[in-house]
Amino acid sequence: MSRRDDVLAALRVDGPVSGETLARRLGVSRAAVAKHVNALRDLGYVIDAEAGSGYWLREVPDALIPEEVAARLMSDRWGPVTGSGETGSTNEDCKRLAREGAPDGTVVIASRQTAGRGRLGRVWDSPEGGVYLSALVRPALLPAQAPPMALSVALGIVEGLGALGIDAGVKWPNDVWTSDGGKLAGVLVEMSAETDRVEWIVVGVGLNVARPKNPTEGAAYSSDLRPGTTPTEVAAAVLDGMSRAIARFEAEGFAALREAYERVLVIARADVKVSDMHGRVVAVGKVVGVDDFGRLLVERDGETLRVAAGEVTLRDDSDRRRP
Ligand code: BT5
Repeated sequence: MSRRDDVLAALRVDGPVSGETLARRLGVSRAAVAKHVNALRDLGYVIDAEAGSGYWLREVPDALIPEEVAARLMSDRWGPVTGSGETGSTNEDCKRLAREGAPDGTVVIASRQTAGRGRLGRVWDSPEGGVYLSALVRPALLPAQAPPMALSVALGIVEGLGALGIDAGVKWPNDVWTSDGGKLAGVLVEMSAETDRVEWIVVGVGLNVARPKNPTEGAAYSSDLRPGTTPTEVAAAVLDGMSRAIARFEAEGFAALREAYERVLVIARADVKVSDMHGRVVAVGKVVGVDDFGRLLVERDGETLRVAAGEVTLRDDSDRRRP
Protein backbone atom coordinates (compact mmCIF):
# COMPACT_ATOMS: atom_id res chain seq x y z
CA MET A 1 0.00 0.00 0.00
CA SER A 2 1.20 3.49 -0.76
CA ARG A 3 1.18 6.22 1.89
CA ARG A 4 -1.88 7.70 0.15
CA ASP A 5 -3.67 4.36 0.61
CA ASP A 6 -2.64 4.38 4.27
CA VAL A 7 -4.14 7.84 4.73
CA LEU A 8 -7.31 6.76 2.94
CA ALA A 9 -7.57 3.61 5.08
CA ALA A 10 -7.14 5.70 8.23
CA LEU A 11 -9.87 8.08 7.07
CA ARG A 12 -12.36 5.25 6.61
CA VAL A 13 -13.62 5.62 10.11
CA ASP A 14 -16.91 7.02 11.20
CA GLY A 15 -16.01 10.58 12.04
CA PRO A 16 -13.19 13.09 11.88
CA VAL A 17 -9.53 12.27 12.52
CA SER A 18 -7.07 14.99 13.31
CA GLY A 19 -4.07 15.60 11.07
CA GLU A 20 -1.86 15.17 14.09
CA THR A 21 -3.29 11.73 14.93
CA LEU A 22 -2.93 10.63 11.32
CA ALA A 23 0.65 11.89 11.16
CA ARG A 24 1.58 10.11 14.37
CA ARG A 25 -0.14 6.86 13.39
CA LEU A 26 1.49 6.74 9.97
CA GLY A 27 4.86 8.05 11.08
CA VAL A 28 4.87 11.01 8.66
CA SER A 29 4.69 14.79 9.01
CA ARG A 30 1.41 16.70 9.14
CA ALA A 31 2.40 18.40 5.89
CA ALA A 32 2.71 14.97 4.26
CA VAL A 33 -0.77 14.03 5.50
CA ALA A 34 -2.15 17.26 4.01
CA LYS A 35 -0.44 16.49 0.70
CA HIS A 36 -2.02 13.01 0.53
CA VAL A 37 -5.43 14.40 1.48
CA ASN A 38 -5.17 16.87 -1.40
CA ALA A 39 -4.17 14.09 -3.78
CA LEU A 40 -7.24 12.11 -2.70
CA ARG A 41 -9.42 15.17 -3.28
CA ASP A 42 -8.00 15.41 -6.80
CA LEU A 43 -9.24 11.85 -7.36
CA GLY A 44 -12.77 12.87 -6.37
CA TYR A 45 -12.86 12.04 -2.67
CA VAL A 46 -14.77 14.64 -0.68
CA ILE A 47 -12.79 15.21 2.49
CA ASP A 48 -13.86 17.97 4.86
CA ALA A 49 -11.28 19.64 7.04
CA GLU A 50 -12.85 20.96 10.20
CA ALA A 51 -10.85 23.20 12.47
CA GLY A 52 -10.42 21.55 15.84
CA SER A 53 -11.69 18.11 14.82
CA GLY A 54 -9.72 17.15 11.71
CA TYR A 55 -10.32 15.41 8.40
CA TRP A 56 -13.60 13.69 7.65
CA LEU A 57 -14.16 11.44 4.61
CA ARG A 58 -17.63 12.44 3.40
CA GLU A 59 -17.89 10.85 -0.05
CA VAL A 60 -16.02 8.38 -2.19
CA PRO A 61 -16.02 8.93 -5.96
CA ASP A 62 -18.11 6.92 -8.41
CA ALA A 63 -15.34 6.62 -10.97
CA LEU A 64 -13.46 3.35 -11.03
CA ILE A 65 -10.45 3.91 -8.80
CA PRO A 66 -8.06 1.05 -8.01
CA GLU A 67 -7.92 1.85 -4.29
CA GLU A 68 -11.72 1.86 -4.06
CA VAL A 69 -12.07 -1.47 -5.83
CA ALA A 70 -9.30 -3.01 -3.70
CA ALA A 71 -10.92 -1.73 -0.50
CA ARG A 72 -14.16 -3.55 -1.35
CA LEU A 73 -12.68 -6.90 -2.36
CA MET A 74 -13.43 -9.82 -0.10
CA SER A 75 -11.20 -12.24 -1.98
CA ASP A 76 -7.49 -12.10 -1.26
CA ARG A 77 -6.64 -13.53 -4.69
CA TRP A 78 -6.52 -10.13 -6.34
CA GLY A 79 -3.87 -7.55 -5.93
CA PRO A 80 -2.18 -5.32 -6.66
CA VAL A 81 -5.13 -3.51 -8.28
CA THR A 82 -3.70 -0.96 -10.68
CA GLY A 83 -4.87 1.28 -13.51
CA SER A 84 -6.08 4.76 -14.20
CA GLY A 85 -9.11 6.50 -15.70
CA GLU A 86 -8.39 5.92 -19.35
CA THR A 87 -6.25 3.46 -21.24
CA GLY A 88 -6.12 1.83 -24.67
CA SER A 89 -6.98 -1.68 -23.50
CA THR A 90 -6.61 -3.15 -20.02
CA ASN A 91 -5.81 -6.52 -21.63
CA GLU A 92 -2.82 -4.97 -23.40
CA ASP A 93 -1.69 -3.32 -20.14
CA CYS A 94 -2.10 -6.54 -18.20
CA LYS A 95 -0.27 -8.61 -20.82
CA ARG A 96 2.63 -6.18 -20.64
CA LEU A 97 2.73 -6.60 -16.85
CA ALA A 98 2.55 -10.38 -17.29
CA ARG A 99 5.57 -10.33 -19.60
CA GLU A 100 7.42 -8.19 -17.07
CA GLY A 101 6.82 -10.85 -14.44
CA ALA A 102 3.87 -9.40 -12.48
CA PRO A 103 2.42 -11.85 -9.95
CA ASP A 104 -0.75 -13.93 -10.17
CA GLY A 105 -3.66 -11.77 -9.07
CA THR A 106 -2.51 -8.51 -10.63
CA VAL A 107 -5.52 -6.52 -11.85
CA VAL A 108 -5.68 -3.56 -14.23
CA ILE A 109 -8.85 -1.47 -14.32
CA ALA A 110 -10.04 1.50 -16.35
CA SER A 111 -13.11 3.73 -16.51
CA ARG A 112 -12.93 3.90 -20.30
CA GLN A 113 -10.83 2.43 -23.09
CA THR A 114 -9.83 3.93 -26.39
CA ALA A 115 -8.97 0.60 -28.04
CA GLY A 116 -11.13 -1.97 -26.21
CA ARG A 117 -11.09 -5.32 -27.97
CA GLY A 118 -13.45 -8.25 -28.22
CA ARG A 119 -12.59 -11.67 -29.53
CA LEU A 120 -11.27 -12.21 -33.08
CA GLY A 121 -10.25 -8.57 -33.39
CA ARG A 122 -13.75 -7.22 -32.77
CA VAL A 123 -14.25 -3.87 -31.06
CA TRP A 124 -15.43 -3.55 -27.47
CA ASP A 125 -17.27 -0.29 -27.03
CA SER A 126 -15.77 1.18 -23.83
CA PRO A 127 -17.30 4.54 -22.90
CA GLU A 128 -17.27 6.08 -19.43
CA GLY A 129 -19.80 4.37 -17.20
CA GLY A 130 -18.59 0.81 -17.66
CA VAL A 131 -16.20 -1.54 -15.94
CA TYR A 132 -13.14 -2.57 -17.90
CA LEU A 133 -10.74 -4.84 -16.11
CA SER A 134 -8.13 -7.48 -16.76
CA ALA A 135 -6.80 -9.97 -14.26
CA LEU A 136 -3.57 -11.94 -14.45
CA VAL A 137 -3.76 -15.60 -13.59
CA ARG A 138 -0.77 -17.91 -13.48
CA PRO A 139 -2.58 -21.21 -13.21
CA ALA A 140 -1.20 -24.68 -12.69
CA LEU A 141 -2.85 -25.90 -15.88
CA LEU A 142 -1.75 -27.59 -19.06
CA PRO A 143 -2.54 -25.56 -22.19
CA ALA A 144 -5.14 -28.16 -23.21
CA GLN A 145 -6.95 -27.66 -19.90
CA ALA A 146 -7.26 -23.89 -20.31
CA PRO A 147 -10.27 -23.39 -22.65
CA PRO A 148 -13.01 -23.62 -19.97
CA MET A 149 -11.33 -20.74 -18.11
CA ALA A 150 -13.45 -18.29 -20.12
CA LEU A 151 -16.67 -20.14 -19.21
CA SER A 152 -15.65 -20.25 -15.56
CA VAL A 153 -15.04 -16.50 -15.61
CA ALA A 154 -18.46 -15.85 -17.18
CA LEU A 155 -20.06 -17.94 -14.44
CA GLY A 156 -18.05 -16.05 -11.82
CA ILE A 157 -19.31 -12.73 -13.22
CA VAL A 158 -22.93 -13.91 -13.07
CA GLU A 159 -22.46 -15.14 -9.49
CA GLY A 160 -20.72 -11.91 -8.50
CA LEU A 161 -23.57 -9.85 -9.94
CA GLY A 162 -26.01 -12.15 -8.14
CA ALA A 163 -24.40 -11.16 -4.84
CA LEU A 164 -25.43 -7.57 -5.68
CA GLY A 165 -28.98 -8.70 -6.43
CA ILE A 166 -28.50 -8.37 -10.19
CA ASP A 167 -30.02 -11.12 -12.30
CA ALA A 168 -27.95 -12.19 -15.28
CA GLY A 169 -27.14 -15.36 -17.17
CA VAL A 170 -24.51 -16.75 -19.54
CA LYS A 171 -24.79 -17.20 -23.25
CA TRP A 172 -22.32 -19.91 -24.22
CA PRO A 173 -19.46 -19.67 -24.27
CA ASN A 174 -18.69 -16.52 -22.32
CA ASP A 175 -21.19 -13.70 -22.82
CA VAL A 176 -23.22 -12.36 -19.92
CA TRP A 177 -26.79 -11.40 -20.72
CA THR A 178 -29.46 -9.62 -18.71
CA SER A 179 -33.15 -10.47 -18.74
CA ASP A 180 -33.84 -7.98 -21.56
CA GLY A 181 -31.80 -10.28 -23.80
CA GLY A 182 -28.98 -7.77 -24.26
CA LYS A 183 -25.30 -8.34 -23.74
CA LEU A 184 -24.22 -6.96 -20.40
CA ALA A 185 -20.64 -8.23 -20.33
CA GLY A 186 -18.07 -9.99 -22.46
CA VAL A 187 -14.92 -11.93 -21.63
CA LEU A 188 -11.67 -11.96 -23.57
CA VAL A 189 -9.15 -14.55 -22.45
CA GLU A 190 -5.61 -14.42 -23.80
CA MET A 191 -2.79 -16.72 -22.84
CA SER A 192 0.89 -17.41 -23.22
CA ALA A 193 1.93 -21.03 -23.07
CA GLU A 194 4.61 -23.52 -23.88
CA THR A 195 3.60 -26.99 -25.03
CA ASP A 196 3.37 -28.35 -21.52
CA ARG A 197 2.86 -25.26 -19.37
CA VAL A 198 0.59 -22.24 -19.24
CA GLU A 199 2.78 -19.26 -18.41
CA TRP A 200 -0.04 -16.79 -17.87
CA ILE A 201 -3.65 -16.13 -18.70
CA VAL A 202 -5.07 -12.62 -18.91
CA VAL A 203 -8.79 -12.52 -18.30
CA GLY A 204 -10.42 -9.35 -19.66
CA VAL A 205 -13.92 -8.33 -18.65
CA GLY A 206 -15.97 -5.49 -20.11
CA LEU A 207 -19.26 -4.73 -18.40
CA ASN A 208 -21.81 -1.97 -19.03
CA VAL A 209 -23.02 -0.30 -15.85
CA ALA A 210 -24.70 2.91 -17.02
CA ARG A 211 -26.14 3.27 -20.50
CA PRO A 212 -23.72 5.40 -22.51
CA LYS A 213 -25.06 8.78 -23.54
CA ASN A 214 -24.28 8.10 -27.20
CA PRO A 215 -24.39 4.34 -27.71
CA THR A 216 -22.87 3.05 -30.90
CA GLU A 217 -25.54 2.81 -33.54
CA GLY A 218 -27.04 -0.66 -33.76
CA ALA A 219 -25.24 -2.01 -30.68
CA ALA A 220 -27.63 -4.40 -28.91
CA TYR A 221 -26.08 -4.13 -25.56
CA SER A 222 -27.57 -4.11 -22.15
CA SER A 223 -26.80 -1.86 -19.23
CA ASP A 224 -28.80 0.18 -16.78
CA LEU A 225 -28.25 -1.88 -13.70
CA ARG A 226 -30.21 -0.85 -10.63
CA PRO A 227 -29.96 2.94 -10.30
CA GLY A 228 -27.21 3.89 -7.91
CA THR A 229 -25.13 0.79 -8.64
CA THR A 230 -21.59 2.09 -9.02
CA PRO A 231 -18.86 0.75 -11.30
CA THR A 232 -16.68 0.33 -8.20
CA GLU A 233 -19.04 -2.04 -6.41
CA VAL A 234 -19.73 -3.95 -9.62
CA ALA A 235 -16.00 -4.36 -10.30
CA ALA A 236 -15.34 -5.65 -6.78
CA ALA A 237 -18.32 -8.03 -6.81
CA VAL A 238 -17.39 -9.38 -10.23
CA LEU A 239 -13.75 -9.91 -9.19
CA ASP A 240 -14.90 -11.74 -6.06
CA GLY A 241 -17.21 -13.97 -8.12
CA MET A 242 -14.40 -14.63 -10.58
CA SER A 243 -11.95 -15.57 -7.87
CA ARG A 244 -14.29 -18.24 -6.48
CA ALA A 245 -15.04 -19.71 -9.90
CA ILE A 246 -11.41 -19.63 -11.06
CA ALA A 247 -10.16 -21.26 -7.84
CA ARG A 248 -12.68 -24.06 -8.21
CA PHE A 249 -11.85 -24.53 -11.88
CA GLU A 250 -8.11 -24.69 -11.14
CA ALA A 251 -8.57 -27.16 -8.29
CA GLU A 252 -11.27 -29.45 -9.68
CA GLY A 253 -11.68 -28.70 -13.38
CA PHE A 254 -14.74 -27.39 -15.15
CA ALA A 255 -16.71 -30.53 -14.18
CA ALA A 256 -17.12 -29.02 -10.71
CA LEU A 257 -18.75 -25.89 -12.21
CA ARG A 258 -20.81 -27.58 -14.90
CA GLU A 259 -24.10 -27.74 -13.03
CA ALA A 260 -23.86 -24.15 -11.81
CA TYR A 261 -23.05 -23.05 -15.37
CA GLU A 262 -26.03 -24.94 -16.80
CA ARG A 263 -28.34 -23.34 -14.23
CA VAL A 264 -27.57 -19.87 -15.56
CA LEU A 265 -27.29 -20.84 -19.23
CA VAL A 266 -29.85 -18.58 -20.93
CA ILE A 267 -29.85 -20.63 -24.13
CA ALA A 268 -30.71 -23.90 -22.39
CA ARG A 269 -33.31 -25.79 -24.47
CA ALA A 270 -33.22 -23.13 -27.20
CA ASP A 271 -33.02 -24.02 -30.89
CA VAL A 272 -29.71 -22.73 -32.10
CA LYS A 273 -27.28 -22.61 -34.93
CA VAL A 274 -23.58 -22.67 -34.08
CA SER A 275 -21.05 -21.31 -36.57
CA ASP A 276 -17.28 -21.46 -36.51
CA MET A 277 -14.99 -18.43 -36.81
CA HIS A 278 -15.27 -18.54 -40.61
CA GLY A 279 -19.06 -18.45 -40.45
CA ARG A 280 -19.44 -22.13 -41.36
CA VAL A 281 -22.34 -23.82 -39.58
CA VAL A 282 -21.03 -26.58 -37.31
CA ALA A 283 -24.21 -27.56 -35.47
CA VAL A 284 -27.95 -27.00 -35.62
CA GLY A 285 -30.34 -28.23 -32.96
CA LYS A 286 -31.48 -27.88 -29.37
CA VAL A 287 -29.09 -26.94 -26.57
CA VAL A 288 -29.17 -29.62 -23.88
CA GLY A 289 -26.29 -28.38 -21.73
CA VAL A 290 -22.51 -28.42 -21.60
CA ASP A 291 -20.09 -31.24 -20.87
CA ASP A 292 -17.29 -31.50 -18.30
CA PHE A 293 -14.95 -29.62 -20.64
CA GLY A 294 -17.38 -26.77 -21.32
CA ARG A 295 -18.33 -28.00 -24.79
CA LEU A 296 -21.87 -27.10 -25.85
CA LEU A 297 -24.17 -30.09 -26.23
CA VAL A 298 -26.48 -29.68 -29.21
CA GLU A 299 -29.07 -32.38 -29.84
CA ARG A 300 -30.69 -33.19 -33.14
CA ASP A 301 -32.59 -36.31 -34.21
CA GLY A 302 -31.50 -38.15 -31.08
CA GLU A 303 -27.84 -37.43 -31.70
CA THR A 304 -25.77 -35.14 -29.48
CA LEU A 305 -22.99 -33.03 -30.93
CA ARG A 306 -20.25 -31.55 -28.73
CA VAL A 307 -19.15 -28.14 -29.90
CA ALA A 308 -15.83 -26.86 -28.58
CA ALA A 309 -15.94 -23.33 -30.02
CA GLY A 310 -18.23 -21.16 -32.03
CA GLU A 311 -20.81 -18.41 -32.21
CA VAL A 312 -24.37 -19.27 -31.18
CA THR A 313 -27.37 -17.78 -32.97
CA LEU A 314 -30.89 -18.39 -31.72
CA ARG A 315 -33.20 -19.85 -34.36
CA ASP A 316 -36.39 -19.44 -32.39
CA ASP A 317 -36.72 -17.00 -29.53
CA SER A 318 -39.89 -18.53 -28.14
CA ASP A 319 -38.47 -21.07 -25.71
CA ARG A 320 -35.37 -19.24 -24.60
CA ARG A 321 -35.16 -19.20 -20.87
CA ARG A 322 -34.72 -15.69 -19.56
CA PRO A 323 -32.34 -15.35 -16.66
C1 BT5 B 1 -16.27 -10.05 -26.05
O1 BT5 B 1 -15.92 -10.20 -27.36
O2 BT5 B 1 -17.39 -10.09 -25.63
C2 BT5 B 1 -15.10 -9.77 -25.13
C3 BT5 B 1 -15.09 -8.34 -24.65
C4 BT5 B 1 -13.99 -8.12 -23.66
C5 BT5 B 1 -13.81 -6.66 -23.34
C6 BT5 B 1 -12.82 -6.45 -22.22
S1 BT5 B 1 -12.84 -4.83 -21.61
C7 BT5 B 1 -11.44 -5.11 -20.68
C8 BT5 B 1 -10.50 -5.92 -21.55
N1 BT5 B 1 -9.73 -5.07 -22.41
C9 BT5 B 1 -10.02 -5.23 -23.71
O3 BT5 B 1 -9.50 -4.61 -24.66
N2 BT5 B 1 -10.96 -6.19 -23.83
C10 BT5 B 1 -11.35 -6.73 -22.55
P1 BT5 B 1 -16.89 -10.74 -28.48
O4 BT5 B 1 -17.56 -11.98 -28.01
O5 BT5 B 1 -16.03 -10.81 -29.70
O6 BT5 B 1 -17.99 -9.63 -28.62
C11 BT5 B 1 -17.72 -8.43 -29.30
C12 BT5 B 1 -19.06 -7.94 -29.83
O7 BT5 B 1 -19.88 -7.48 -28.73
C13 BT5 B 1 -18.94 -6.75 -30.76
O8 BT5 B 1 -18.72 -7.17 -32.08
C14 BT5 B 1 -20.29 -6.03 -30.57
O9 BT5 B 1 -21.28 -6.67 -31.36
C15 BT5 B 1 -20.63 -6.31 -29.13
N3 BT5 B 1 -20.22 -5.20 -28.24
C16 BT5 B 1 -19.25 -4.29 -28.40
N4 BT5 B 1 -19.17 -3.47 -27.35
C17 BT5 B 1 -20.13 -3.87 -26.49
C18 BT5 B 1 -20.56 -3.43 -25.21
N5 BT5 B 1 -19.99 -2.41 -24.56
N6 BT5 B 1 -21.59 -4.10 -24.64
C19 BT5 B 1 -22.17 -5.14 -25.24
N7 BT5 B 1 -21.82 -5.60 -26.45
C20 BT5 B 1 -20.80 -4.98 -27.06
